Amino acid sequence: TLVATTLLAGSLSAQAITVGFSQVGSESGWRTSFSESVKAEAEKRGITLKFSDAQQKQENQIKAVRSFIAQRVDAIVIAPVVETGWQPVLMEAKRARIPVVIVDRNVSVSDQSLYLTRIAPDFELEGQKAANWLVEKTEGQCNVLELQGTVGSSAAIGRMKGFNDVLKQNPGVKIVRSQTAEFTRAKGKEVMESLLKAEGGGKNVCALWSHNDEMALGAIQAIREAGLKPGEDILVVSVDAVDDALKAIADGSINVSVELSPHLGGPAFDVIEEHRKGKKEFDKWIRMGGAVYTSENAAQELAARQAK
Ligand code: GYE
Repeated sequence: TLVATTLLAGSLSAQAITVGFSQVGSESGWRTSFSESVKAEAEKRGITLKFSDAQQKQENQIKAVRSFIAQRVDAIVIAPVVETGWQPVLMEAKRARIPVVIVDRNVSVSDQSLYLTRIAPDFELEGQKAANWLVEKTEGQCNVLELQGTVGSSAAIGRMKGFNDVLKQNPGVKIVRSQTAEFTRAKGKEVMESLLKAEGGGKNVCALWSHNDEMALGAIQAIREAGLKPGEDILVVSVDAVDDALKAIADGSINVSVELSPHLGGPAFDVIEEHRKGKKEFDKWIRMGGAVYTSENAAQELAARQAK
């Protein structure tokens, strides 16, 4: 019996793994849902999660990853703030033989063996979907204000590129002003106010293209305070499709949001568990899809989510 108990205890503790997760911050509703879903998923699987919030600063992430390495965690998950600057710390993780999974935004490194895989949506495609909706809605004639996400983040880089690629084919839709509002609601409002002022109050602005819902939700307040109706006088096009945005779509103040699932924790832990069982090669990009929500389907989706 003693041997059996020891074996059992041994195999149980071999399964109970510790994962360090370096999260971007808590800048948006989408991010909060994502963090909650990672924590819930870890708990469900009996994974000990070391969660670190970087408050939108890469230097904090690098510190967190170094501390995960020092604590000899079994695996590290990183949702990177920006794309560049990751090579050294990822090399440290590799030297310590700790597998790394990238989720959400990308890292730009020359050595692809520094991480197992990346689990993320296609940001360029999101930008294209947003632009296609706008082109169709405005029949290819529209002056657009753009609120960019965090400078240097692949979410902002990809969404901007995808959107602009569609505009190249539709020169009547033009971005007249563009500025970052760092993916937050407060900045979204503040920057939108200044963009509207710079555009003479916004009478000739046809649409806002916001890289996420959080900034869009701030910006619609600025639009209202400027005496205009968001969703009508200024169309609002966004990404994430968080619950608050679906509500705003249902009440007409946002027109469209491209969905991005916040449930990236489950797939990340799947990869880590498969890797522990011996799987060596993973696709370098596990791609997550998403729907497009407008007044046609937003209320229905919200009800479906609330029923869960
Ligand atoms: O759209 C935004 C968040 O990186 C895809 O970051 C993510 C973006 C998401 O703050 O709401």
